[in-house]
Amino acid sequence: MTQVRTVPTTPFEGQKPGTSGLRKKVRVFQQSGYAENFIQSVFDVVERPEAPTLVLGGDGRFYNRTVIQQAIRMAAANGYARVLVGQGGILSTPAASNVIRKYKASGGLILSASHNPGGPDEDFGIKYNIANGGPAPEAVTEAIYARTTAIDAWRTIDTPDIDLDTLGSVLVGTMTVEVIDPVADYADLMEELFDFAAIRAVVASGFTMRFDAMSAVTGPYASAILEGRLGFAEGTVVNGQPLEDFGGHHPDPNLIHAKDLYDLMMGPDAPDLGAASDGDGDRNLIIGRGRFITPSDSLAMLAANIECAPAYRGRLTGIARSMPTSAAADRVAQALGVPCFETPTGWKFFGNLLDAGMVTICGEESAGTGSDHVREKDGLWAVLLWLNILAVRGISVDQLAKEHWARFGRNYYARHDYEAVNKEGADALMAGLVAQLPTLAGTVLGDLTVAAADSFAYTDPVDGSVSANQGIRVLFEGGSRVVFRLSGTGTAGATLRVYLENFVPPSGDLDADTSAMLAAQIAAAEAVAGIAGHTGRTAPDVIT
Ligand code: G16
Repeated sequence: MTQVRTVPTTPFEGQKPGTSGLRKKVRVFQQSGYAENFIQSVFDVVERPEAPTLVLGGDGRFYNRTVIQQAIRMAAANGYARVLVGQGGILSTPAASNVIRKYKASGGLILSASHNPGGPDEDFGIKYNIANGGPAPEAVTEAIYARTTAIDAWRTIDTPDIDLDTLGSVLVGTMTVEVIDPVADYADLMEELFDFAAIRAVVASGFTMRFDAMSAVTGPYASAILEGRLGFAEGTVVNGQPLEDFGGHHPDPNLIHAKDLYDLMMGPDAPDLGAASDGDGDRNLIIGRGRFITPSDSLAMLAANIECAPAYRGRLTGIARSMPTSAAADRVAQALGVPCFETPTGWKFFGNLLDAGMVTICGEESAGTGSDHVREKDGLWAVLLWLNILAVRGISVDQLAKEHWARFGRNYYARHDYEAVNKEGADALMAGLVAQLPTLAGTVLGDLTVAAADSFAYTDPVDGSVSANQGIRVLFEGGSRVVFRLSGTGTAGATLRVYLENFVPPSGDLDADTSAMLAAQIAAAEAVAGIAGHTGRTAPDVIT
């Protein structure tokens, strides 16, 4: 039996998981014992059966392999019987969720900082997912955090790095490590869910697309599925090789960081569909020829057409969206006679609803869409569902959007991000809003009158847990609104997110310029929050 070595340590400050795990600069993670303290804290508090299995993988960013090797040694010293690790240390976040579920693991460590840049001076992250395949709920992340503040030792065994690039099993101490194909199980699942025959048929008759993998984790998945199984031409997937620094780019599929794709889709040579995914493969961007689809609209449009996909036919039980996501999905739910749940930001809040069978499809404004097939949002899944719907219905993205708005009306929507602003200024802005809450109703802000304002709190309908302070909502007469939140995923300063929404009924102007349709809400946001004064910024860094 290989000797377990106990390494004395002292707590690091600030190991509190954010919206999605612990995310910090690589240099922070490189401090001796930093990653080890956090991983040991996870192992100390999470529920594990006898002889548990741990899933390990990440988005391939810089430092991924180092932490994977260390996590393997620590798992062996902490009583795990088996580790399943993606070849090359790679597993997209949704693929990891699937592997946890399929092989009945007790949980998994996913190494990613998602859409944030990678490299020695950029970002890294560690997230723990529980046995249902989903991100650890708040009670677990709080327990992990509490443990990080008291930890005094971590355990490891002394053994060399394993070969992460060769498929197969090796023993580390008495623990089995299986290096698995990161793509195969996931691709099989997608083929079970969707009408691949219908998609293959439209591809054969000339339907074209471009998928931008942004030099991040989805490249191998997209190539295998789109080009390999569905017959799209070679070259359909661009930037398909995962790189440790994502080629120096932000692997964030939005209109700023995927601008090349956007320009292509708005130009004369646009294929039928443009799509992209992020660093760890859970976000998606959908653009039709000449038509960008907001993530909020995408959720609503996918839900309205979900009957086109074989695995979902006749079994839509409900829809869930995060609070800042537009209410477009609510209108679909109402028309279909199913409930719509409004949760705080963070995929972890969907887990209970999905486990209880109360919802089938969920989505967030932050480019996330997913369903009960795994417990994470899933970028490629969303793209495949769009393809499935377009193939079965034989219409374009633009036609589908227009048809949808003509039936349900249109929720004009945008998110303004003020990135890496001074933390004190951002906190003061939020505190200023909280202080105004009791007296805001009835206030006139330019053309708009405040109908109600609150700080969003959520009571989980399954376990009754309460999550307070989840963003400030300012609702205007007529149904439009502005929401303010501080990001929980940034690694420098604070990021202020301002979410703007204006509903136009089917009888209104359904094809107007979004910024014009939101001008009154943008002005009201500045008036009520004093964004320029608090942040020193007169314009957002990113508009999505
Ligand atoms: C994470 C969560 C998402 C959430 C997003 C919001 O996404 O998984 O559920 O919507 O953060 O981030 P923020 O707090 O910055 O607004 P990801 O893709 O970063 O894992």
